[in-house]
Amino acid sequence: MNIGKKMEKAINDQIQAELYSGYMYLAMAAYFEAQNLKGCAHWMKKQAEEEQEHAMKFFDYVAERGGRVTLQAIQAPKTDWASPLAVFEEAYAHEQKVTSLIYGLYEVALKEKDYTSQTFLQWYLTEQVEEEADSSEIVEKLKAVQGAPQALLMLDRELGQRG
Ligand code: OFO
Repeated sequence: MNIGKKMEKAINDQIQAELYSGYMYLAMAAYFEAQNLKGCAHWMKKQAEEEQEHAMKFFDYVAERGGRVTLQAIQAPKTDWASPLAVFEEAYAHEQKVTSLIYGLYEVALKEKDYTSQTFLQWYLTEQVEEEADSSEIVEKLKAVQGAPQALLMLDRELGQRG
């Protein structure tokens, strides 16, 4: 069965949100490059790639269900932060917001009795648990290394290992 108009619109909005997430993480990567924290920059670039994948998974789903993908403008992300901690705090807050957007999509799927989309969205519900946990863990680690530049450099090296 083809995707309904309401579900199609909601997913198109989410494609925009995912692409914005990628753009935001890329801006965070640029900030870290400028701070010479290459490991943090690497982590952010990987995250930006993941967001692109999230967007493309929605993109392909709409197309497969006979819908029409309509791309929207992506707003410019912020370019500067007060500290590495402030960056990851914002990333964590952002992921919490994205989780609520996914809940919103699920609500639409429930209201529309779109069972296929409900199943499809399960993957994103699980993924958001990981997205929130990853950034929140780094927030905690950054809090622990505050005022200890050596420890920050070690954490930076650790984040540079992200595959
Ligand atoms: Fe797409 O999960 Fe982050 O934003």
